[in-house]
Amino acid sequence: MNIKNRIIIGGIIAAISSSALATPNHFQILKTSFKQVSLAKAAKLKGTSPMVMDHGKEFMYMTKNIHLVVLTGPSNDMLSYRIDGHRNPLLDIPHGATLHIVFINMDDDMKHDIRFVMGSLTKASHVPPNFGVGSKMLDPHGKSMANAEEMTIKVPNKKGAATYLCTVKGHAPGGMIGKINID
Ligand SMILES: [Cu+2]
Repeated sequence: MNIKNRIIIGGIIAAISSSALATPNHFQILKTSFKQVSLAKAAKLKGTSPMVMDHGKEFMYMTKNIHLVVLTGPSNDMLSYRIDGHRNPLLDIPHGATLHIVFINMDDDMKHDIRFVMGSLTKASHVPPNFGVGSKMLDPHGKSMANAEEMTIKVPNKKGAATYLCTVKGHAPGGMIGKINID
């Protein structure tokens, strides 16, 4: 094989491997922006209607573009998430789907984030701050406005278990954690 053909073949291999990298086996953040949402409005926001099972403990999404509204709290159960009003539901999501997430910190005195990781973590798992992929740690709310982050996240193109959780120390063990099935 002459040098010119080797270069062409090398180029083709590089192109294939970079297209494989475009659909990695982990969550990928595509876009993010910060905004403020009024506390009154935040409670009324809704995402894509899932198929709701087991009294809201499990949400199944059939589409590949999924809108989630994730709130922290409420105040009597602050170390938890509410997704469309349900506490830490199991999310069944198609592989390769795109998540459009509005995450709002409804807490009046603590920072929180929501991060996505492959694998089945438990409450006892120790993760460092900002582990995985997802939001920044959002500050607590002001007088009438809450801090929100709007994210577009690519779901891995691979079936398996994943986890969403808050990486502020002690928060996932306290209840800010939920499971995802990538189908
Ligand atoms: Cu938290």
